[in-house]
Amino acid sequence: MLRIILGVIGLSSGILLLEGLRPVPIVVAQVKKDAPKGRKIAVLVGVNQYTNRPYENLRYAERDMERLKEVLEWGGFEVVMLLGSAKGNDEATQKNINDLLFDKSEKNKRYLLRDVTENDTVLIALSGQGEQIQVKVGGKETEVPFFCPKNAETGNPSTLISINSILEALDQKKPTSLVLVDACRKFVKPVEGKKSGASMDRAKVQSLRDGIGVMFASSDRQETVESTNVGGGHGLFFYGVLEAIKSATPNKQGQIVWEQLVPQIRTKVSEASEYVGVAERDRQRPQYIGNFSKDIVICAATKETIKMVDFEYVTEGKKLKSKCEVMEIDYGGGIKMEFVKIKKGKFMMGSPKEEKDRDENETQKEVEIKADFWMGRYEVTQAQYKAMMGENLSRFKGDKLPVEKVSFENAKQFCDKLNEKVNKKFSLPSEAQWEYACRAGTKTPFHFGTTMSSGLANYNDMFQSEPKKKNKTQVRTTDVGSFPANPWGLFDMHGNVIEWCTDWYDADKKQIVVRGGSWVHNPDYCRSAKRGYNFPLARVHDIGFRVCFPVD
Ligand SMILES: [Ca+2]
Repeated sequence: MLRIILGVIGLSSGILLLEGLRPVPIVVAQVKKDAPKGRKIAVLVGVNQYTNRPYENLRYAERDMERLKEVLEWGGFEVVMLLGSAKGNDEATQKNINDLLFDKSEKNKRYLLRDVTENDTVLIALSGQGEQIQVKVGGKETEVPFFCPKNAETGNPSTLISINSILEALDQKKPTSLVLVDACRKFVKPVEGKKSGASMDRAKVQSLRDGIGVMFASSDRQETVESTNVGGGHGLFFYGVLEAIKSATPNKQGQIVWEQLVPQIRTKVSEASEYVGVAERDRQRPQYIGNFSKDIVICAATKETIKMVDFEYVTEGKKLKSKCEVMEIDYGGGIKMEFVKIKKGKFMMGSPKEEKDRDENETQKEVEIKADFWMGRYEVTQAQYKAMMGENLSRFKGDKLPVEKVSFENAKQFCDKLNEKVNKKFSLPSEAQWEYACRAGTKTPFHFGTTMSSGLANYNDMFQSEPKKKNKTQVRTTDVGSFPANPWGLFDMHGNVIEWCTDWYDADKKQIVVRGGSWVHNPDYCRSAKRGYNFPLARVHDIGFRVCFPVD
């Protein structure tokens, strides 16, 4: 699917925007005293279906903008989106775009730049058809790129949106500004007598002031492409933008910033271009002109919220209520993880000699957990694992089911990926941390008390003498958090999947400790003190994990 196929380019076109160098006249922005500080505004325009020929209809220009909107809203932008398929004020017509960006008249209430100041950030993204037309700017003929709104007429600048005019409008208002354009740059002869419509000439664009940038989907004389085969259907450029954001390494403040994305976008677009079969010499090479001494924060890599959460737990058959401190980390795309704050302290690790079914390796000793830490409230789910690792090899499939058939190595890789994305030190819990968190101050075989019974956890109760009722959940994993929490608010510490810890089980360093028993195991194996083990590369349908990280 070609967005454009470049026709014969006029001799005068040259390399767009690279001619001449002249300083930009400094325009002092009028700053209103009561103007809101630090707003982030985005205007997104996408057009699939054009009213007039010869514009070819597109399939994914509007989808480009819909996906970008999600990311920018997550990043705190106020987003105004105009689409070819929308109605009324939201339709991507030339008038609606003019109203938002250019028409300063008092009666135009939709003018977005009116109160914008240098403290604000404005991002404008355009996806659709485009043309390059030779027009007169300041008495001089110059070729400038135009975006085609839904009702554009080819070769008629007065029906189009000049990219240079957008840059000029932003230049006057002085917000930190970024313009992203995926539109054709085909040379079109102007219709007779229609040579006005642009403002800033290319020399000025080339020497943009600090804090303003423009990125085109391709370099001059290149085609831009859209394809069903990238990200479920996108223009390659905005696919590249979205992918670069998704895979970006955040800065120290946990933010994803623009300038860092630029090389990544180039790489992603080039890769996508290759992937959809564009010949090497025709591969899209986004052109970028920009100068930012201050970063544009596109979005945060993650959002953290800490709250007190009420929960119920069960001790010796009695239901009790408590609260715990929970940190929710939101990774975007609907993926969240929750962690419970575990306070440092001392506890007796292992089981007393009189504990029923105990093993010799559970020698009791006092252990001190020296620092507070955040412990996964739940086992890592398949949705979380898949979002991070791109695959899900679990035997039982379900977003809220714990991931299983993951090796110790897989679990560590998950932590590594998480650490790239979030500025924390994620790891698997140590065996001591795990047991400390599981016991949650209890000394009984289970945090539930002396016995475990159906309804308290997902384990195999076929071996239980009393009651001999069949536990309907025994033959597979269950959604995490389906059973009562422990006294500190952690779920599924007994049963569901058995969990990888960081410690070697044996002196020979052949096997890794796993804890808590699973849907496969009888209650004995689910006890707080029970020490299981397996080979680091073993992928078993009842071994999963949860992660933890230190409190700052
Ligand atoms: Ca478990």
